[in-house]
Amino acid sequence: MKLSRRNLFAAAGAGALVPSLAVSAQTTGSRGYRPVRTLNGWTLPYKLVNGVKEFHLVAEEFEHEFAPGSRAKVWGYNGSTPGPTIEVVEGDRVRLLVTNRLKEHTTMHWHGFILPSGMDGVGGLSQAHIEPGETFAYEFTIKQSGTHMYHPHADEMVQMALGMMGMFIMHPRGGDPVPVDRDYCFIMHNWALHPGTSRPDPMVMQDFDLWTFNSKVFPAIDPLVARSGERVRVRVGNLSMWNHPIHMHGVEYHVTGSDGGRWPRSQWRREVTELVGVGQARDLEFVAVPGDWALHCHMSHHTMNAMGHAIPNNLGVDQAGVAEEIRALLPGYSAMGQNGMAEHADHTAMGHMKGPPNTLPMMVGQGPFGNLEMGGMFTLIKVRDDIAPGDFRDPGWYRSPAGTVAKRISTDPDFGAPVRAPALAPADPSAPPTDHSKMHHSG
Ligand SMILES: [Cu+2]
Repeated sequence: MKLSRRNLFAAAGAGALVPSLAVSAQTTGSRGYRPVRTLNGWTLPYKLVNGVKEFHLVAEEFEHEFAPGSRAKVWGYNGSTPGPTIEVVEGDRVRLLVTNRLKEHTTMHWHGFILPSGMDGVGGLSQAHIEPGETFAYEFTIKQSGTHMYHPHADEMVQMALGMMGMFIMHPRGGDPVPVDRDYCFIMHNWALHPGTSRPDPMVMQDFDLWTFNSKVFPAIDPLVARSGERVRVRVGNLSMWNHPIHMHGVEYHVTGSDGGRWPRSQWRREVTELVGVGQARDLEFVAVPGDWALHCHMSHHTMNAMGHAIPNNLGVDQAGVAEEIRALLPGYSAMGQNGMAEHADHTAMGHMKGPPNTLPMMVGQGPFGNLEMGGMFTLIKVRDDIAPGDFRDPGWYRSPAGTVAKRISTDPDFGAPVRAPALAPADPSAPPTDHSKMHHSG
């Protein structure tokens, strides 16, 4: 039973599902809505049972890959984290079966749903816990539309830290008043997968190692592909432990909705960065402009992969000589950070740096002009004139029209006559010396 289900998932799941949905996802068809495209993910099929849409989620542990080179034992649903996206239409009657294959109890909370109190999924408050091996049924009518999420409301700190969450999209009955051509969704999370380890640490509150869109880090996050002129919606949910300012290059997008539903047009806002707070969802919509455009969290540490944070600041420190001596004791040691961290990406790209096992380099990714020096919550919007409707395949790198790429015009640091702010006067030698013992630094 277990094997056959896993085999089925392997055949029809995350990886294999993508090409087969590549074209069918474009049409609204008999569903009456355009299905969302879950980055690196999938949508859970349902069974229609006497007019009720029945979905079956299974909470379980499995192995997950954040990007090639980093795997962990995580918890999720139906073999994936985030769990499969659930899509329904306003007015649908739904039955959501939740089977618990964990070794501790769980529940399911339908985040932001208008439903009877007893279906709200708070363990101990609205219902008895779902014990290991048990299956509970939640049943209610969908009374709203918008971008929503699901997650456990039992031992939340651990169960969410290990990846248990998913998106729940409610399409408006009768279609969108302003329909979109492509509808992407992802959920943001953070993981304390310490370098060299393979189980996320649920005790961490702030100092996370991996920052993910749909439990993937750059460069393993799918690009958002579109044809020039198409209307694109990106639905972003956040069940991590940080707020994420989601920044998009190339367009001023409209924020058109949230887990409070799609907003009246008079409330749409133009932004280039929208803060998606913990427990919130936001819908970002734009008309696609040709190019390769970055979409990322603007917290710069959130576009990095695993790194140690308790390291000294080497900026401006001359490490020549010292590195030689350390290398005699620690073969392969390389002194970094004297002139900035960009060289880290060079070392990584050249394969010099051997980090701990099962640990991604801090910054990775190569583009047509060099290292991207990114990781974590970063992906690309790839817009081309010649992409067929419903084609989601990566079109490769953008070829800019002649004369539209920034170019080198000098290699002389004294080039030109740039206006500068005046330099500071020398520090006053009679001022009392800095008391280093009061500095907040463990040195
Ligand atoms: Cu962030």
